[in-house]
Amino acid sequence: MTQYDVFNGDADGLCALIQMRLAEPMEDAVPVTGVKRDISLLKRVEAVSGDRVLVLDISLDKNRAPLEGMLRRGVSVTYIDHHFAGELPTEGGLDALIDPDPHTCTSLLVNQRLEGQFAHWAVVGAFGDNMNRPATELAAQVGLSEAETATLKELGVCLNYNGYGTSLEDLHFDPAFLYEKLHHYGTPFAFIEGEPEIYRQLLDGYREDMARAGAVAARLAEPDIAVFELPDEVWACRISGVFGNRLANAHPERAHAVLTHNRDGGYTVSVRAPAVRKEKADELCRQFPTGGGRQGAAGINHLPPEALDGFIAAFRETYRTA
Ligand SMILES: [Mn+2]
Repeated sequence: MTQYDVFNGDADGLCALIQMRLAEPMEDAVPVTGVKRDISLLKRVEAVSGDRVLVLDISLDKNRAPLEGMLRRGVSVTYIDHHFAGELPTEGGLDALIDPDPHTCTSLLVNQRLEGQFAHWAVVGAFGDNMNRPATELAAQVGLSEAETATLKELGVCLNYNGYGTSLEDLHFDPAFLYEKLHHYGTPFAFIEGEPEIYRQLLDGYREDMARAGAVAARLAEPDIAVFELPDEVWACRISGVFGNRLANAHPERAHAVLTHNRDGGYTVSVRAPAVRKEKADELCRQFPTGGGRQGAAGINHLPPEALDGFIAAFRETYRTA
């Protein structure tokens, strides 16, 4: 029997898996992950009858064909996620915990399932997905001080930041390497204590890239929407999603799109719904062939330059308030 652990390479995916493997250690499990935007992960798993697959924080709808193949072959699949799933397959062998509520995330769903055993890691994952309210509430519930909560928030943001990039080479750390380093630690505080160099590199990289992004002026700024275009640099790919979260937090009434240049001559787009109305980002992005995501945060992997005006028009229409 082989156990495969398939997880999104962002903070939420990482912290969800850390919790699951602290609860049920399996040193032989095969990790399968990638950059945050690489969500077609299940097709890389060649599981056979009797194998077990754990899937965390990637859309079921985007992995439907390989999932159905596995279930037909007699693979047992545990699927925990908060992205758009569509209809769940009805074949046996699927244990699914899926909740697309815009105020939850995979780390929080895992925390529920494990009855709060590793809640500190869930707090990190939730902050990483910019679920600031539920993360702060959970932190208070488990007795963390304000300073401790701030430390976990910063770690979550930095781990999430590390997941962005067009390819693994753009990242400071391969998410599989981070998982290897992190998952032995029962709490994120123990990780910070035990791996000061990794922690420092994540924080420094995040701060440098954010400072560069903060110096970029909006390409378009209206009361309901703003569009930022970052330069064609590796750092811009890394910071794009976290920069979008920061804009959303700073201007909660406004929707934001962050454009970065991709290697196919087009744009990669990160969309953040207004923080006060986390809706429609996924619907907007799914109008474009490589778009997907959640109600509050979504993206388009490749927007051809000639489609940019159409995107901006659809973006404006989606979030028009007057
Ligand atoms: Mn997530």
